[in-house]
Amino acid sequence: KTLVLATGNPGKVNELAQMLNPLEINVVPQSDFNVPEVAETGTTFVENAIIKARHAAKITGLPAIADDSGLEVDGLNGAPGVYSARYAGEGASDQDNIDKLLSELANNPNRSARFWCVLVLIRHADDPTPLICSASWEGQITQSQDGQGGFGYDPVFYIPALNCTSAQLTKQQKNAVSHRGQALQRLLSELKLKGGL
Ligand code: ITT
Repeated sequence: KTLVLATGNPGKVNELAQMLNPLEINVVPQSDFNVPEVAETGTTFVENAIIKARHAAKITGLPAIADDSGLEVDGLNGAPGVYSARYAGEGASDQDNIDKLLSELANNPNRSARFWCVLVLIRHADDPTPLICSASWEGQITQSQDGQGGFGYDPVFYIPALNCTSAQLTKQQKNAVSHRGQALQRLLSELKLKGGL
């Protein structure tokens, strides 16, 4: 069985592939099929994840998992949210986005935040019942960056219970507790109930 990872984000591929590795599924990134990027025109994580999964399934003819995720910051009324990847503008780097986040928050004491991850598994392009699972991960936005691991906003996402940022966790540690790790566990148990791919 082959499953396409419908994402162009190497950080997501890295984490998802590691968690799917023990399963008897051949996991392939969409870059192996030259799947072009699709416009994320939705206003919710769920809509965008469905768009990306369906697009990859249509082009490859294979089942696909898409991940739409982002950071919700309470002191910014939920921003950057679904716009997390392009917070500092179209084509912004992770560093640009972090810089913008820290400058928008400035000395705002309300720094509670959470990552959201919605995973969609679609078995074929017109699958009427894609599996949809989501999870969140609570933390606090730091005043400055710490850690070299992970990707995206990880260097400024502090987890009080672990007393470090998510960029200071190993991939295994992050996957065990993150929004993506939890959403994938939910998706895999749902998939099992439904009889697999
Ligand atoms: P694809 O759409 O191709 O999957 P993308 O990076 O554009 O890649 P999203 O639209 O879902 O993905 O944007 C998610 C952004 O949220 C991502 O670029 C990160 O900045 C941030 N993000 C999501 N999960 C994260 C994590 O585990 N750690 C740090 N930042 C994360």
